[in-house]
Amino acid sequence: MASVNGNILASPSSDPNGPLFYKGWYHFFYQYNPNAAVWGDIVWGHAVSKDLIHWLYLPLAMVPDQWYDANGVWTGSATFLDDGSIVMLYTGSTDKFVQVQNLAYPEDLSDPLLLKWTKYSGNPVLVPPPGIGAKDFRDPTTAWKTSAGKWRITIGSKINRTGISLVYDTTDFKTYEKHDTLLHQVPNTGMWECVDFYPVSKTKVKGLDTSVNGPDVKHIIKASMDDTRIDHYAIGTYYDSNATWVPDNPIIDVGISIALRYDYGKFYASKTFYDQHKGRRILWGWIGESDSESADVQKGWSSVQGIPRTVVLDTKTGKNLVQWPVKEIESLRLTSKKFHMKVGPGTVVPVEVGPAAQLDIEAEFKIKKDNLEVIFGDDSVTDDKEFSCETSGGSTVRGALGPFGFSVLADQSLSEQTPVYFYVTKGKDSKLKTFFCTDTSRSTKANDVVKPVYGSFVPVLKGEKLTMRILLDHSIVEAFGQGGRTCITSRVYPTKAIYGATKLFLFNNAIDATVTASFRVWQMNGAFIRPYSADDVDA
Ligand code: DQQ
Repeated sequence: MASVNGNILASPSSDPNGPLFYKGWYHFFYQYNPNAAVWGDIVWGHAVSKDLIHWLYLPLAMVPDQWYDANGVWTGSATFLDDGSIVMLYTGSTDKFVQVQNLAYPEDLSDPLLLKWTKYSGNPVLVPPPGIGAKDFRDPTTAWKTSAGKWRITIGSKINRTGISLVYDTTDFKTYEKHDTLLHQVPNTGMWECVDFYPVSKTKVKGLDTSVNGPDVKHIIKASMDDTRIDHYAIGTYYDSNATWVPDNPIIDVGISIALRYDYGKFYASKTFYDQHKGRRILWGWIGESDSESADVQKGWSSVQGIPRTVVLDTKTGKNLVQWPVKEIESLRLTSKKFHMKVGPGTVVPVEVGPAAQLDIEAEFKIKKDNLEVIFGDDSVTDDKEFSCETSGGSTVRGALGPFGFSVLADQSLSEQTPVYFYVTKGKDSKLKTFFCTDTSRSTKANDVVKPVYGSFVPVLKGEKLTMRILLDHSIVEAFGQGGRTCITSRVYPTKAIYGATKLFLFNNAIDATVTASFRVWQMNGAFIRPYSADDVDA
């Protein structure tokens, strides 16, 4: 176990499960194998935090000790009932490897740590319905209220190659009525894991509790695509009366390859919850490793959890979500320095911040071409199929107006570096389009590591400057473009650019444009992440 900026390291952890806030503590449960650094023997790990940043491990919450979860206590979600009590629904892989849904609840609601969990004696509460494969029925969502006052949940599955989301209503979480219709389905997307379904406000920058509905509300469906390991989301309208959801734009429906993603890097099996304490919706994603399974076995752990992010609909575009690291991460900020630098075409300059392995960077950029300021417009809110970060060749390939940005986790000679950058193109229609990318191809001298170029289109509206934020923590690069409209998380493993030898550079690889960057860089403290002790009672 290591202690780094706000990231929980376990051995190995994967999907976030049942996050919730209760009696002063944030609770985080997670898929966890206590016996090896590879997937298997899955139990629910449990940790608590007062601030989402510093974490205390508690004893395992649930382990496979019943026939209906003998092969794993898999992913699930929490629901607060009207009286303030909590129910947890989770998938069990039975002694015969059938995926069923089970009910559990805290043994003692007066315990703020929710240490003990009771599995309902009538489990399983749901088995795969006719027509659904025994191994294609998993990951129940948090329940929301119907207009008739019942609770409703959705569960991911597939029929042939069509990814689907089944719907059930219940009043007591013990017996359920299945809807004949589906919440949603998309052909050729395969199994939908870890479906998430929640409302977002069309007008206000605030989170909504899961049962909120009305004219000012849109609904998000997120599904984790088992085939591609991508978390895709789509924005649409939910119809309470027939328990269905219709996407705003079917071209970018959930799971379609050009559909929106929470994150264009490593980010999977994510889950949101409504934080009633601060009135926000928080998104959590599992960030896996980019090296091999044998490397994980050797180091004895794998995977981290990302810094929790607030998530809202982008009220300016209405076409994408906006994600931002929770405000509490700022409590790890130490000293900072402000910079204002002009970089001409083809320039790389060191940024003197001292050791650069744990940083928070907030930057804005202006580009000038032929002495004319480049103006972005609303019409840039379309994708440009002519450019793609993934296939562009990375940050060394020069264009008229980009790439430019930061080379992070770099050594002095730049033999190792991970550039995080903007690339502005003129589309077929000669309108400007902006892309936000992270190039991990030169991030390490190590072999046995997958080193892609990640990224995507990022909407930039008229009058906006280009902005990015980067959170760095040794092997973790969490990048947020344009206030969090496009996000990229990567895992990189420098061999020379480590600890005190880690440097930060600003670069402009454009052929034709001068870039002015105004930015602030904070040194970041590590968070404490350790087992809970009795002294923490009054923490
Ligand atoms: N992980 C869990 C499943 C889920 C998958 C098993 C997604 O419930 O579908 O560990 O990573």
